[in-house]
Amino acid sequence: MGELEGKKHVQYIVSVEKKKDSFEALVIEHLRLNGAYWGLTTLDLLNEIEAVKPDEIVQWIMQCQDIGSGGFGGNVGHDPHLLYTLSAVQVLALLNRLDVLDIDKVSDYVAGLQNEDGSFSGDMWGEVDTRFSYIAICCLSLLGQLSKINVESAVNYIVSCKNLDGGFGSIPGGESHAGQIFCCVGTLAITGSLHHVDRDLLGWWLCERQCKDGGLNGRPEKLADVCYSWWVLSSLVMIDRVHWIDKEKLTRFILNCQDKENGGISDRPDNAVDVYHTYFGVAGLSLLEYPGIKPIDPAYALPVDVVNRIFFSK
Ligand code: GRG
Ligand code: ZN
Repeated sequence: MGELEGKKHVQYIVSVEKKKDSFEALVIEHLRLNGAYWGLTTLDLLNEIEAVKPDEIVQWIMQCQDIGSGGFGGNVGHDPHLLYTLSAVQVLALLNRLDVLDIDKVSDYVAGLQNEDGSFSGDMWGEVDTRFSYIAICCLSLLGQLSKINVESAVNYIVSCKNLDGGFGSIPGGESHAGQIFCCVGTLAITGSLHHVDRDLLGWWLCERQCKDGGLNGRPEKLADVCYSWWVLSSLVMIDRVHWIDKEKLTRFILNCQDKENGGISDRPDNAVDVYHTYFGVAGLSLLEYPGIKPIDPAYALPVDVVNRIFFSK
């Protein structure tokens, strides 16, 4: 099956970071701060965070902050959104530079997006989705500011998105999807509310996501895709059912999606690589305890040593 081409993946990520005029850089321009999170977390999982200059990144991140609201946009001058605000906090956590943040200002922005029913909007335009519940709660937890929101109603909203198959959707009544399941289980894990999950029922739904080729899909009847090695596997780890899938077959599927020449990982074998799937491949292998990769925390989506530094070093 071949081995993990860690060095090549590091080179690939560093080159995408530098080539700002490449096609891929152009496509991801509007979500650069999110791309920075994918790229830098991958480097750190591969023990190569030193491949980048932290000061330049921190300076750029702080330019992405909207002074009025306190939230972060995807790039300098872009509108603020919860997703980029979490990415900013995650990258600063990775670089051990959370000290540059005005914690109150950022957490007030996040807390201000909670609605009456406990749900969260992604930005001032009001779209509601369980993704935003996860993002807000992950972000506030990393900042030590969960007391700024109504955690109980946030949890109740997540529970109202639970389906009869044990999974979760984006809104009440929404179809179960592995991405939303990660968000809902992650929110419940961070808030100490996993008792709301039927672990056996959800574990069964999640392990059925493994396809004949060893990869995982996001919903019944869909093709396997490397990103579900993160969304599905992290959920299985959080509910302690990861032994219900064939870990060796999944490892082989991910390794088969590598570009062995130029680095990077794609969504499925022989497709073009991108930073997003490189992150999910490496993060998935981390959950599979592949040698040489740092362990990743399944709820915070950050290396375990980074999470421990935040919660245990004060
Ligand atoms: C910090 C890891 C981290 C995440 C932040 C943005 C976010 C929170 C979560 C997104 C969760 C989510 C909904 C992921 C699914 C993304 C995806 C591949 C959607 C495509 O879905 P389909 O069903 O595609 O259209 P396929 O072809 O896979 O069925
Ligand atoms: Zn994908």
